[in-house]
Amino acid sequence: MKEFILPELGENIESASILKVLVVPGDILEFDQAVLEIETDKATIEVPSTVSGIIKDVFVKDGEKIKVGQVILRVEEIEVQPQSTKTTQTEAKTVSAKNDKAARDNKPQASVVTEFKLPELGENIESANVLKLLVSVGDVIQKEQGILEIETDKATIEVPSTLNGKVVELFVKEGTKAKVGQVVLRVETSIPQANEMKTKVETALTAQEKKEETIEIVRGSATAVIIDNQPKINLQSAPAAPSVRRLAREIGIDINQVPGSGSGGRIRMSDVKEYSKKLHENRDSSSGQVGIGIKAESLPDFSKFGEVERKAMSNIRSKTADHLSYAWATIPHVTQFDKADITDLEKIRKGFSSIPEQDGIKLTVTSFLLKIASSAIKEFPQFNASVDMEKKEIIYKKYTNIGVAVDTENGLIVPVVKNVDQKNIFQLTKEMNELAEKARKRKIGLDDLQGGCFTISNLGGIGGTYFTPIVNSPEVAILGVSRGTFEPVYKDGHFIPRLMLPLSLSYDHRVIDGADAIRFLRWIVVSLENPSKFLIQ
Ligand code: CAO
Repeated sequence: MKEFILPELGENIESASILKVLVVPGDILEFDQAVLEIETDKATIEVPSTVSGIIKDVFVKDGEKIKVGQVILRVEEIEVQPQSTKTTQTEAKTVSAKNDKAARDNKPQASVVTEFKLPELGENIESANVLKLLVSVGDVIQKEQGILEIETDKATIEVPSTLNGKVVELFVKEGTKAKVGQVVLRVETSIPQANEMKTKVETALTAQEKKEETIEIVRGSATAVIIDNQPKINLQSAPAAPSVRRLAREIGIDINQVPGSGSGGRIRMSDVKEYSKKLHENRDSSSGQVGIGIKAESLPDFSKFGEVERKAMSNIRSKTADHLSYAWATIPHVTQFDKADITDLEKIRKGFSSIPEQDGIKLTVTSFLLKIASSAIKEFPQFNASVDMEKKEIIYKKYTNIGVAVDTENGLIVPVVKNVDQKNIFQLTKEMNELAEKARKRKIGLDDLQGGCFTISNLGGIGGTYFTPIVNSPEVAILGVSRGTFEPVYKDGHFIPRLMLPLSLSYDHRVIDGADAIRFLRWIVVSLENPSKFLIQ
């Protein structure tokens, strides 16, 4: 039997508080494995073991104060020989070392089964409905191949594989809900060299977030299960011990938002608790409700008046409803109207359509508006912003990504054209059309739906005069475009026919004043009326 005692922790540090005991009796302990997470006056640290074997006794518990030199554990020394098919990370290390040796000895090597988990789907998206499984057990799949068709709050998308290999197990069914991080399937991937495998296993082991994950290594059949698609490790993530992160995760706090009071900004348990308390206080003071005091009216029994049919809302419809209600209820909207004379622009647009090399790219007024809007939000930065009411801050964005509302069979979808300022009108048109096509075919990726700064909603292809678009929160403005029609315009003593485009700019009055809004909209009108100005960009 061996004892493990709390080692020297540094000059003048005689004791520490235990935040978490990371082992229990019966665990197989490896040399260097973290035993305790402790907090001293200076830092929160993990204490590694200096012994190995089976843990017989643990003499300390969470929250206790311990002294340097105090006995922490008693361990029965054994040679660690993993027996079971399911082993811990510790064992995984041992096994990877063994495989390494096998490779050197030219022995048959391990095959690898990798778990594919439902990847991050975007901010605040925790789960999705599985609409369709696109693969079956036994299928050989390739990277980028669609595995699932899912419906999230924002869109219906295909989830692509990040692996090559043969599907050996499927864990989700059509019509069920899958959570982000949930194992979707297992894939037998090509047999790696032991060295490669070791690297993979060790990479998996070093990631803090994966401490609780189990890596299965089946030596008999020489199969290793490696977790793929783990949450990405943010190299610049907030400095905090795993237990602190775990607590934050469990209570739904973004650790990166928590101010750390420890040395070097390290985040302690108490910081997470304090942050959570403040959030609750803020929420309580505003009752955390949208539409405070508005009581839902109960619906009448419509069947008394005639035949009715009830249909469940699609996920997109229900989330669009939530999102727009939220935006409508929380943003003080004002809509400003104006008209642009696009007669000259229309001539240019038609002229471009006869250029053979532009075949397949049909310019429309939306193409020009994309370019103009990106210049406009650069010129008027308060239109490329978001409001953080909690911190009483305005966030100004230095990039120009523009969303374009697309009408699809499944509802309204707003794909985002990225870095509009860096692309010409043809590139923008091509990209916008591809995104609209993807949205309509339910092939849009979540990346395509995120990161917008400003939105354009052009209903003019369908008709209409003016409308009042709802700001696409957390953006602060949206441009509604209606149908351009010929109107008599009084000029030089005569009425002449001009093609006039009705524009509606809705904006968030918390950050944008009426005078700025009309300046902004006028700027757009003048640009549309002087197309040569932006065409050379
Ligand atoms: N005024 C007059 N004509 C217009 C116009 C306008 N404002 N906007 C488009 N048109 C014309 C185009 O020039 C094209 O005409 P031709 O075929 O003669 O060249 C025709 O209408 C069809 O255009 P389009 O709709 O295919 O192309 P677009 O680039 O203007 O729009 C897109 C692309 C994706 C915005 C559009 O297809 C769409 O989905 N619009 C609906 C947006 C929507 O639903 N908004 C509401 C959101 S809030 O509920």
